[in-house]
Amino acid sequence: FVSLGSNLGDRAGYLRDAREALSALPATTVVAASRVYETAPQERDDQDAFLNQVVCLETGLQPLDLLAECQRIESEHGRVRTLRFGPRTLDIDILLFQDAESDDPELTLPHPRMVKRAFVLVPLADVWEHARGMPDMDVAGLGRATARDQRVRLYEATEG
Ligand code: PH2
Ligand code: MG
Ligand code: MG
Repeated sequence: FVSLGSNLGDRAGYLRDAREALSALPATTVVAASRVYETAPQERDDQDAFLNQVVCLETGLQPLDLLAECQRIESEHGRVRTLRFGPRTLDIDILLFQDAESDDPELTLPHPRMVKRAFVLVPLADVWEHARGMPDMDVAGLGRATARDQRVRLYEATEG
């Protein structure tokens, strides 16, 4: 499962481009895409609202190769790394890679902050039925709990 986020420029367009670029990767299929949510910025609140989405991929790529591809797609969409947690045209984060566990600082799995983030958990719950070989997690319950104090709303211009 990977999460997509954007809070600069044509946010919905960046998410669409990301889905297309991911589905064009070698040996990779986009199995499902959540609805798109508009979410209040977390970690730093001096920035605009995000659009967030989660997609489920089936891939023959290894985790670090998938990470490299995600970073390439981000840079091809105007991503500049300035402030940590700051505004970005496109962020693509690997949340879970089956049951892989890693404390590699380059790619920590599962994503270390995912269980505290409504902007990840609420869209993840939309596509969790596609989980295969993932850790046992109450994604919907965690999503409801975190969404009590983090604003997450369905974005009207949803396109799957
Ligand atoms: N990403 C961040 C920091 N804060 N807030 C929201 N709502 N959505 C994000 O995708 C997001 C964030 C760093 O990756
Ligand atoms: Mg991120
Ligand atoms: Mg990221």
